[in-house]
Amino acid sequence: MTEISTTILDTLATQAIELPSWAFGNAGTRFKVFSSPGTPRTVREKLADAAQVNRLTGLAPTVALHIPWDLVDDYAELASYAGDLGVGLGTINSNTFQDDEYKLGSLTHTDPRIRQKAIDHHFACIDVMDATGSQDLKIWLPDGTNYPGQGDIRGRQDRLADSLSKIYARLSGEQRLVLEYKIFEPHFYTMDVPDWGTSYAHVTALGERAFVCLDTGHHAPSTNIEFIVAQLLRLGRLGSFDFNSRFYADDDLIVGAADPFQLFRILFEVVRGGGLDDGSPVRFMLDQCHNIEDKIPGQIRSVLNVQEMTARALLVDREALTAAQDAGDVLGANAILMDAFYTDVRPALAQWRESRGLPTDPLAAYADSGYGKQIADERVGGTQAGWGA
Ligand code: LRH
Ligand code: MN
Ligand code: MN
Repeated sequence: MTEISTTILDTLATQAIELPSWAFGNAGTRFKVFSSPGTPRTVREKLADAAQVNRLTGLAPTVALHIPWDLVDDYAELASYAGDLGVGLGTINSNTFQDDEYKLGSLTHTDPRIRQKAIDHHFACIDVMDATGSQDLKIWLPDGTNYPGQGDIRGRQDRLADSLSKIYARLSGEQRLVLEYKIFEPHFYTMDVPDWGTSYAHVTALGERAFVCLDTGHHAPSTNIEFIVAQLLRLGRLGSFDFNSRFYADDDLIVGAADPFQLFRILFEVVRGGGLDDGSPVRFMLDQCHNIEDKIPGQIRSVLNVQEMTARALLVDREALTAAQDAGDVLGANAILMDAFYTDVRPALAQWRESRGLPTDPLAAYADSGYGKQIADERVGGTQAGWGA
């Protein structure tokens, strides 16, 4: 079995992967949403499910909320309920994609009343953060256009900058604004934040507590994502990841399922760029949907995949790699990277879990726990939460 050094194990112990509350609700495509027994009916039930993932893996201490999907009357009380379950509330995600008034834009809309409504929604999200103690406000904007000429590309950027500055000014203390980009969808001609460069331009204009969020499913096919990671870390503006994997577009499949090697390359750049160091601004989150597989095991598989690829990235002999690079040893350098990628770290990580009082096989432990049957029996009646519910 490959030995993993204590330094690597200690670094792994600091890695936290935030779970999205919406991963526990029913999801699907525009063709069909399949419902599964035991699906949460309330925000509290989503938190209870997320807490199972953390209990069995020790990797997922916080849960991201999406507003208004996760609307409750008292967020301080929700935070204390989460605390009782052994998890915390993390990133607050705003949502301007499900309101008729935002059809032609939210923070970019030409009508000042609609723009203000979208800004006010973000103020309400900041109120939630104040109550929960969350650090990050994550903005993914659905704004864009479908047809050339439909909107003034430049004017939309100006209005966006203005709206964002009003939201940013409302943040206090350690709170951060994290701006996510996406190449297309729901709009197909232009998106107002289509790429990392646009997000970077806006966050640098805002100030030091504004960062870019990189969702791994939001790029054109064959984009070199690890290059973007390296660049944003170099610029000090990589704030967070939305991890998932994709075969075609924004598929939101289990991270590491489609292309484990890409995940390894991304995480190697994270390690190389200090993204796992103390005080790093980088936060790790999942942004996934489990349309056909069971949701709790789906999330367990996901956090384990991130940890496995992080361990392999940490195994890269960086001194030898630099020496090979400096010597112009192309194949030697490549072999050093590939050696780490091909190392099976699973037995060592199972031992690591055992040493921390965690199950060696979290998926088997979940299957044995009876939790899935318990929630299927208990959660009858009411409306099952889903993507958008
Ligand atoms: C947009 C997105 C964004 C949303 C989430 C539900 O595609 O990635 O992060 O908040 O999906
Ligand atoms: Mn996302
Ligand atoms: Mn997405």
